[in-house]
Order: sequence, then C-alpha cells, then structure tokens
Amino acid sequence: MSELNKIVQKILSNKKGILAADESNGTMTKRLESINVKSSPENRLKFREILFSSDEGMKNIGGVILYDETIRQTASSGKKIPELINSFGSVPGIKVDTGAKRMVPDPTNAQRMIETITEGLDGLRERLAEYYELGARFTKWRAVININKSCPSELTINANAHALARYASLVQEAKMVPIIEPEVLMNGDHNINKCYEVTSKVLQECYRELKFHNVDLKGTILKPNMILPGDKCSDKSSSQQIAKMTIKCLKENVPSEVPGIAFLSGGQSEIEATQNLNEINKINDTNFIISFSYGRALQQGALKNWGKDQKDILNTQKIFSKRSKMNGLASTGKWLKELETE
Ligand code: 5MM
Repeated sequence: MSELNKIVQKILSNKKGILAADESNGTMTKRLESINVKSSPENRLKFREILFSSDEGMKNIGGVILYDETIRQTASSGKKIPELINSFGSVPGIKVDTGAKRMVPDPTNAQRMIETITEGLDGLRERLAEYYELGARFTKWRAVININKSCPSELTINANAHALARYASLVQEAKMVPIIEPEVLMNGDHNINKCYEVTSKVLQECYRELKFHNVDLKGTILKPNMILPGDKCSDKSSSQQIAKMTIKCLKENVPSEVPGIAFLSGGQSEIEATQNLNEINKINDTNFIISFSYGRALQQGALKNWGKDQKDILNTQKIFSKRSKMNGLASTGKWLKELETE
C-alpha cells in the first residue's frame, strides 16, 4: 500500500468520514450572521473548536478540511488546530483552491454568465509545501458546475477538469492526498436524469485529465455530488431511486482504482444527506469505500444551537456528535430512521 493510499484508508475506513470546515471567510460570515454572531477570527475559531474538540463527534471523523485561517490558529488548550485534530486520530486537511470565479462570458449566450472556473494554481507548489509543514496531509479543490438550458458548456467542463488534474498532480508531488471535488449543483428545475447525464460527463472528463496528468488514482479521494433532481424540479425522487442512479453513475464513470468516495451534501437537509448515503451503501456492490465529506449537513444543527446560547458547548457538541454518528452508520448502510429520535 502506498503512503498516500494509507492516508486515504485512515480518513475513510471504520465508519469514518470527513468534516468539511473549510468555509472561506465570506461563506463563514454568512453562516455566523444567520445566527446573529459577528464574524471575527476569534468567533470563527470558537465555533470550529467546539466541533474539533468533541470526543464523541470526532469518533466518526477521519479527516477535517480546514481553511487557511484555521490551520494557523491555536485552540484554547494551547494546541495548534492540526495538533488538536491529530489527537483524535483524525487527519488535518486544507482547502487549497482560491475560489470559483466567473468564466469569461460568451456574449452570445446570457445563460452562460453563471459558469465558473476554480482558481488557485499560481504559486500552489509553494503553498502546498507550507501546508505540509503546518501538518496537512490531504487537500481539497472544488470545481462548480451549473445546470441550465445552456450549461454546462464543454469549455467549462474541460477547463475545470484540467485545473483539478493539475492541482492533483502537484498535491501528490507534495506527498498529500488530493480530494477531487467536481460539484454539479442541485440548483435548478432539471430532473434526476439531467443530473446523471451532466455528472457522468464531468466525471469522465475529470478522469481523462487525471490519467493524462499521471495522477496515482489510488492516492486520491473523489468528492462528488449525489445524483439528485434539481431543487426546483417538481418530479421528486425517492432515496432508493437516488441511490440506484448514483451507484450506476459511479460504476460507469469512476475508475476502480479510486479507493474512496466521500459525498458532499450540496444543500440537502441533514437527514436527507444521511438517508441518501445510507441507501447508497445498502446497495453498494463496488469496491469503493463510500462515505461523507459534509459541511452543512454536519454543522447546521450545531450552529443553530450555538447561535441560541454560545455558552452551551455541551449541547452544541451533542448535536454535532449525533450527525457524525448517524453518518458513520450510513457509511455502512446501517442507519435507521428510528435512531434519529432516540
Ligand atoms: C464547507 O464549505 C466549503 C467551502 O465553501 P466556500 O469556499 O464556498 O466558502 C465547500 O467547498 C464544501 O466543502 C463543499 O461544498 C461540501 O459542503 P456541503 O455543505 O455541500 O456538504
């Protein structure tokens, strides 16, 4: 087993998944403002530290994705944040892209104005060396793909897949595991078949580029969207249907060397994200470890509780621990709805 593959196994084996706590300051400000808390470096750390120091919650968290600000911060115990995460046997990771920026628009097609390309390749080699020194052993880069009548264009799919592959090869050179996150957004009125069709295309293009850039797939984690209907689609799908289409899409488009898949939640409710992951694992007949890398679906409830009373660390941790445990069960297909009310 290669060193990179060992890191993947440590992050995703034994009912573990990833806590995506890599909100950039802009996103974190929106989250904190929604609970009437001022977004300052101290407050961002306070909330995150509550999660990272939860004994119960961290039991099912094999890796935490950090933001640049957080990886440099020190917890109230005096431990550096990566050290705190390591102390639970979990692996510190870091978001290394610098965000999704608007593609140069096609003046003949207004619908394509929403397309983005994820930036951050300039100076990446040097930043990676620094993050390694700070304790990171895996990284994340998120490409964002929109669906509407004219999107996504071939250009956007290709440009983002190319950037993901260049990123991944540099990360492996720096001895870290790259998470490849090509997120097909669920915003829109498209149906589940359209999501399946676009996600298939995007994954095919990503793996074509990754092969081309000599990326060792055994030392990577894929962080995809589930196959879902758009949030404004009137034709809702059952969890069973979502699971079936998601497994079909993975089997058809993800090379079998990829050891682990950790889904993003993408705007699903906490329970939906757990239930869908559970259904996927119930019918998982692949060799992939299939787990979670959730941001909102692990943090929403805890954040809301903390907003009500910032001194109530115990219950904030309890709520986070519950989601972490439920998703741990879902990563082996052993979750049951009844457990949510216990
Ligand atoms: C946690 O949020 C991540 C960072 O977002 P911004 O760079 O936009 O601030 C985000 O990439 C996240 O890791 C993924 O979208 C998965 O999170 P969700 O909430 O979709 O599970």
